[in-house]
Amino acid sequence: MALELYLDLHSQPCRSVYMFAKKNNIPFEFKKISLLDGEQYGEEFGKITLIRQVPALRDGDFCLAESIAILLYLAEKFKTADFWYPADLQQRARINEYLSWQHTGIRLHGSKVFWLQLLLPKLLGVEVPQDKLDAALEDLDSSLKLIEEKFIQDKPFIAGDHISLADLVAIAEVMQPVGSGLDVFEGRPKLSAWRDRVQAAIGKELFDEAHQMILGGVPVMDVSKMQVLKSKIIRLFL
Ligand SMILES: N[C@@H](CCC(=O)N[C@@H](CS)C(=O)NCC(=O)O)C(=O)O
Repeated sequence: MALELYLDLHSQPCRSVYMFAKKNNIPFEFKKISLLDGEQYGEEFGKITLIRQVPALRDGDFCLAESIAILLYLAEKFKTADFWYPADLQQRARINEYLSWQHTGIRLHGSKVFWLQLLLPKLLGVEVPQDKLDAALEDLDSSLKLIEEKFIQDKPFIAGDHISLADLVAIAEVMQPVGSGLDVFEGRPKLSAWRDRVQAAIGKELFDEAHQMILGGVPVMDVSKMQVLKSKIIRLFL
């Protein structure tokens, strides 16, 4: 049985897993879980992960949730090139530092702007108070500043001269608000140059393919299927 990846490319952690698997020619079956259609709440997906979030992996009888755990599993199982997750103690620690920070450091900020600026008002007709949006943009701005000043600094990539898992995870996150029409690269030459290097290292075709779903504007869909997710998002972000 082929290794299965349960993904929705609207999701940042799914895109990093997807780009990593594709870039490394890791054979897998793409199992689409449409979050906006509520497929994460279905019976079948509950057997893969009780967390009911994507990405998730199934390799035979072994199921795994959490993007970072999945990326590390794939890197180790398929013995991908060292630069993705170097054996060198300090380079690896630098990557671990970013992977640990991003969960709370940027994860929700990019998502929040995406929901407050695009999906809630334009797809679901929910009025978003300006102060909530302003606060979300401010939080995102602080996170992007840290990515530039603390994580990239004057290096080509987060861990040094080569792309690594940290850059893959970071770029998927940084691109999320771009999907809501916010040009996060404007006025940030360092971030912009880093994005160009990451895109070149991944390959423009794969980069564009991974991001096309979030760059396509307001998705066309049956919003009646979004009630559970909508309540969850409103509780979380408003
Ligand atoms: N810490 C998890 C986060 C996963 C996550 O937040 N997934 C979101 C999409 S980006 C999801 O599946 N949300 C569906 C829901 O909560 O109903 C990881 O890195 O994999």
